[in-house]
Amino acid sequence: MTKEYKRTLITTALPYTNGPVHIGHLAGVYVPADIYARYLRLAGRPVTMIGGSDEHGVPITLKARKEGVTPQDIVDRYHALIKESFEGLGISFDIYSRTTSKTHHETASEFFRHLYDKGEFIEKTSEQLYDPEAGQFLADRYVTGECPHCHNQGAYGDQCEACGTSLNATDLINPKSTITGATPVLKETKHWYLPLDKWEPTLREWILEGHKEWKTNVYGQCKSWLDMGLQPRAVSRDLSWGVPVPVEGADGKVLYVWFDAPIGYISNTKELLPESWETWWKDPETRVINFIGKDNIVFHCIVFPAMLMAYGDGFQLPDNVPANEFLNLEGDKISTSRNWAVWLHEYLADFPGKQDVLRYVLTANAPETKDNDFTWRDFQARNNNELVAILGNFVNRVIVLTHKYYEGKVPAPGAFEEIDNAAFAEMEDLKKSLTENLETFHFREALKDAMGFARLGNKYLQECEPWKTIKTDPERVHTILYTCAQICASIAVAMEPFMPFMSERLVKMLGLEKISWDMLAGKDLVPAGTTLGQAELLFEKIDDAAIEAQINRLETIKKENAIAAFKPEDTLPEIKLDEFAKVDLRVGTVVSCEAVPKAKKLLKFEINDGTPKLRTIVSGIAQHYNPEDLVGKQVIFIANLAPAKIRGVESQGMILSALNADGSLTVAGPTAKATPGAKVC
Ligand code: B3M
Ligand code: ZN
Repeated sequence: MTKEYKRTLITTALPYTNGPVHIGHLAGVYVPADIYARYLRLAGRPVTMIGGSDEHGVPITLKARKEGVTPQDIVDRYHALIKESFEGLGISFDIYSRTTSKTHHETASEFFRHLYDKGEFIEKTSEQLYDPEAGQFLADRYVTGECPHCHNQGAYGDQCEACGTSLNATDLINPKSTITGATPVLKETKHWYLPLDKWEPTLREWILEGHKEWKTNVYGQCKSWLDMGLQPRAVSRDLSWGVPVPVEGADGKVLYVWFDAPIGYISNTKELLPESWETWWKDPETRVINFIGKDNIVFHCIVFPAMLMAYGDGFQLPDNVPANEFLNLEGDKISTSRNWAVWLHEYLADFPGKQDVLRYVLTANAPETKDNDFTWRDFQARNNNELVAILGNFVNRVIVLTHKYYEGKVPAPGAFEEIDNAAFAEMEDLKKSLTENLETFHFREALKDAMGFARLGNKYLQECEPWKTIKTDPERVHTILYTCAQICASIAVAMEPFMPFMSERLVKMLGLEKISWDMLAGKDLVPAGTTLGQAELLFEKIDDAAIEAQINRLETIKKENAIAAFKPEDTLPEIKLDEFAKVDLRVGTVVSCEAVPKAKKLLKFEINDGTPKLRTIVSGIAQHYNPEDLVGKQVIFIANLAPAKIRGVESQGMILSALNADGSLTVAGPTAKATPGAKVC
């Protein structure tokens, strides 16, 4: 940051209310934005953090159509759920409103009307995609097809999520309606276009010359779009759900969702601060920061700034747009439609009181420069090995020792020795690095610095060994535990942006009244004589059972998805009956079944095949059945297959099984009791 601003307006991408929020949203946008907002507040710098739901657009109407309810039902349901779960995680929005609000409809309408009156739009009738079966125009997510740039097959009518390019529906190769699957026809319709090409030179100068400090992913994407050349972009749609286009002759038309949604940042500021909102948007002393995910870059860096420039009247452009990459889950892309996600509201229910653990893990593993992976094992390890073993352990030892030696009263220090001074000096260095990393949106590194205070504390305690010194030099222990109390206080301050719930408890335990960023690394934050609260564990171990429950849930979802996506294999070439007749299929009853030693996949069967002698068959289904569950069951087997030695056992046939969509096997058998040895024909 080159300039000192008077205030910061933080905006966070407005999530579509077509589903709950998941860890990908949190890691990409809301946790980093919240860290930054909390840091600024602690530093005493004026900040307003704006959030809200994006309630228009095709994602909402598609969901409503799928469920047979109204779009209003959908947005009411998810807005409430999202708002509540953000609160549960401690995301400290100053306002969390919605784009169906009256203020927003008025603000977005006025914004369009102002541009219209200024002659900033091109009004144009052109041929657009139309679904003759559904009787409606197809825009945005109502149509998918091949991206003309990267050839991804699932690009939407307004954007390809694979390469991030913004598209017009008519650019798609082989478009298909997502409502009926029909191939669209072309039909004339009138729309209003924002001539982005007009703003291209200004945007070029503003971003490419003026904001070289933006993250490389953001700057790079902007540069490549600008280099491709900008085109006029339609900002209205032939839809019924949205903000009506406020001009004559626009019946049945609404504002494009990406036109109205970013105006939502303005509307929500207005709703929060009806008297002073303009200061937060139009005073050059305000610094605007947009926290978004990488798929939203073009809209925030090109389209919305062009809208603001066209509006004029002093609207400030964002000074930075710290977009993150994507978070994957257990190696697979997070997907709302495939239910492949950790949903925030479910996490809060499954792990009550552990909001900070999620915040910590998502920050430690944030996809700041590349896509990253969330795994439940990593979540458990970070909790148990870092939060419990390092941070929680240090604080606990300090409080317990202070109670043991001094009835909980922080002792007055004697002279500071070299090791004590070194600890305070190291805290100063950590503070410097932490502050610098927060200022530049490097939150992963910042969290490492914040954890550095706890690591330092443990090291200091380990080296000073007050439990030994108390016997030889009890005076010295006063200084040691005094210093430890100060380190604890610095942890409470340094960690507040990242783990506010823990910080609040620690602040209480230490008897601190109010914390601020200046206090960090201080030498007298907890004055001698302060009575510390009782030690309570700041973090608890997370056991294997809790983690396995989550992993099992995901495995079930993976199977369900495989079944939903299953396409049976093509049938083999036709055969004649006499060819089939060569295969001798029989019914047999399982008399015994056991695992083959040292072979993970194999079970050894003894089958009653109707003859006096039992038949041995080895089958590779051990991973799908408990052997004892098969005893007494009837199976179908090939009786005339040439015998084969498998792991030293002679197998006299083959048991038939169905290979299912999820990779599991189901043994084939008669549907009612059959005679052992009966021919299957
Ligand atoms: N609702 C896209 C999304 O949820 C969109 C963001 C709007 S920000 C103004 O990814
Ligand atoms: Zn593409």
